[in-house]
Amino acid sequence: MKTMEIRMTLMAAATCATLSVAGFANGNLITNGGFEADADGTTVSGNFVDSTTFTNWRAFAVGDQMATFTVNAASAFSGLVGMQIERTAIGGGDSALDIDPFRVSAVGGEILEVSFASKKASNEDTQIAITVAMFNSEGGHLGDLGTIFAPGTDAWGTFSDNYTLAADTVDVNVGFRVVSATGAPAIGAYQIDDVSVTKIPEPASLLLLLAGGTSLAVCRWRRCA
Ligand SMILES: [Ca+2]
Repeated sequence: MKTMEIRMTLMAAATCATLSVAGFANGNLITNGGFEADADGTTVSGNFVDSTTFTNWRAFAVGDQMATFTVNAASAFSGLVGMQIERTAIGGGDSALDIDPFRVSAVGGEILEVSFASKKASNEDTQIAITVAMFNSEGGHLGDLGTIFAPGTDAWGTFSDNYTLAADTVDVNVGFRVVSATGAPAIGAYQIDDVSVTKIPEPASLLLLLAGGTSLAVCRWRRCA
């Protein structure tokens, strides 16, 4: 086999491995992250738990809390619509937009990246929090990971963070909450769109993929495939 031919085969294998890694990292694990499955004007409001109004999303406000969730054109970062989440009363309860009961399957030790676009939609001194709640095979709550972000009112921003899942995790819930700078429940509103949850390949997985690509190249070179 000519040297040039071997080089081309190796390059093709490397490209394959790179594409595999990119595909693995880019697959969104949640459905309807851009809210496009729901019509402009779809809304739910008050004190409730609701997982049927929005496709693959749950909205709730329980205890003393009140909230309004609306899919509309004004909240679109991309596509036709986005989601406005607004907490209108706080108390001892809780309120969020999350993906329970449409949790993402995962494995302890995996790294999830959560990303979204957001714009602040009220004048209150608030921020918006992501919560990644981890559960084991018996449904037990293993704990929460999270980040507080501060989108502005003037322009959309895109935000993301990575979360390393606790041992024994089998699935996770991902939620958004309007909070104070310290993470406490707060009254205020945000628009969100393009929510994405992806798995970040660990270094070991990357090495395995690259090793797989190299073996393939060697195999082709030796005509053993
Ligand atoms: Ca959208």
